Amino acid sequence: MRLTRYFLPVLRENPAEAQIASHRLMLRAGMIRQASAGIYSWLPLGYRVLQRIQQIVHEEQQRAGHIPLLMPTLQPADLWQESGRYNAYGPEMLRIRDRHERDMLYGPTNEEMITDIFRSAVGSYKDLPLTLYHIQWKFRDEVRPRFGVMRGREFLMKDGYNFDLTKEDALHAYNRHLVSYLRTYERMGLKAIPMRADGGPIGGDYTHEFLVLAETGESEVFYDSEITDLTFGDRTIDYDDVAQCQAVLEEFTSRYARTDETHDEAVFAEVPEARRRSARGIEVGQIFYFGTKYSDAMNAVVVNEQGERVPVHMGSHGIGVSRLVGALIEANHDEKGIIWPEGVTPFHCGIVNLKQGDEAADGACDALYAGLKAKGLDPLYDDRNERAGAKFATMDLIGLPWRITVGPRGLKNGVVELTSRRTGESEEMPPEAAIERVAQIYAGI
Ligand code: 5CA
Repeated sequence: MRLTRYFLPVLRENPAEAQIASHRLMLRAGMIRQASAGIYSWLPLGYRVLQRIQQIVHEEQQRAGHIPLLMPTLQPADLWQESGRYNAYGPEMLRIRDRHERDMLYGPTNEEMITDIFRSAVGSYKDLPLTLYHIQWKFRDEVRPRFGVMRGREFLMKDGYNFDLTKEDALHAYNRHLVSYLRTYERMGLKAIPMRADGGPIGGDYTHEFLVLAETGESEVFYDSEITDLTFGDRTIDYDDVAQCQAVLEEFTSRYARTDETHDEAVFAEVPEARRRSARGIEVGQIFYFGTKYSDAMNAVVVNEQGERVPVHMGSHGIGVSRLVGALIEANHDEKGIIWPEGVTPFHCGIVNLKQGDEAADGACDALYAGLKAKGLDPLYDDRNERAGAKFATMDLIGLPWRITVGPRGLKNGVVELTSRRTGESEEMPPEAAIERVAQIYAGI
């Protein structure tokens, strides 16, 4: 993409309404624009990141054997009356009446709708196990929407639902989700720690939240510091292997790690004092096992091997897709701007032309651009007629992990400069070598 043909409305000043870095930087980098409280338009740069995140989520869900579908944002109230949550959900639910006076709502989550889809089509244990998921906009009329996309009213969520014959099978689905979430967040360059939490309006008492530690996080958490050393890494996993998935769950959840809702001072005191930590975190996902709560209420039954009709065991599993954009920035920024991890960056590499209009510089930039494209990469070429300082400031603000700087002086020696946004380190090399290097960096991602 050439910057002169793109839409990147960056702000020079810090927006007064933004209290935390991610909100400020998303507004300044032209990623989002507020439509009304807690509701945002995703401008092209922000939308690219949102798409990268969705892509990773889709890949990891499908790797775990989960099946994508798409349910609507608007739901009929009757389903929620059946489960008993229509009244229980309270003022967070946006209720709408259509022209035929039918009660509708903008879905805050989809347990009822997916259970309805399931019961209309599945009647036998032979069709289990089944896990369906979608990535769809949700609406929760939060009392205090704040921090930009972190606590929005309209927000994008991946929500998945497992249907299993027995509790044991459903717990395997739970473990499978835990493993797939560990992989998902790590691919994005994030450390998200599973912590015992509370079921809230979704229900069930077996649930873990995934938290990214950050001072600006809204959740208070307590944990054994050893847990921050754990990484899933590039180990292979067979998602059908019950023992393997269970072992990962045990490895990642055996140390103390809880949100304030489930925190227990007496148990925490058993952790050696030097390893006891309390901190703040951003909740980027949550997994639940709630048994037959919805299948009982909504009569979602299957016939088992013995010919008996039994309610299915269920769980639901969410990832805060739009919140992740904010969380990623909270975890990856400096005073100049964002620093995208390679896994989610909106463009792979920036190209800065120090002397627009100079024949050699323009030609070298065009060649770099074409060379990177030929490697399957997406560069952002700053081809504006601007001072070098302004171009660097924009690149630093929008946070592309790699920048190639091209100027007449370097070109006389046959070199361009490759700079890492994270370390600030630069290295001179011929343009072809820079293309090769950037391609190599992304080859493993
Ligand atoms: N049905 C279940 C799991 S699919 C569910 O709704 N879980 S949840 O309530 O925990 O939401 C899942 C994730 O959505 C949360 O972990 C959080 O990352 C994100 N989320 C929740 N509320 C908001 C909000 N107001 N703004 C942005 N993201 C949110």
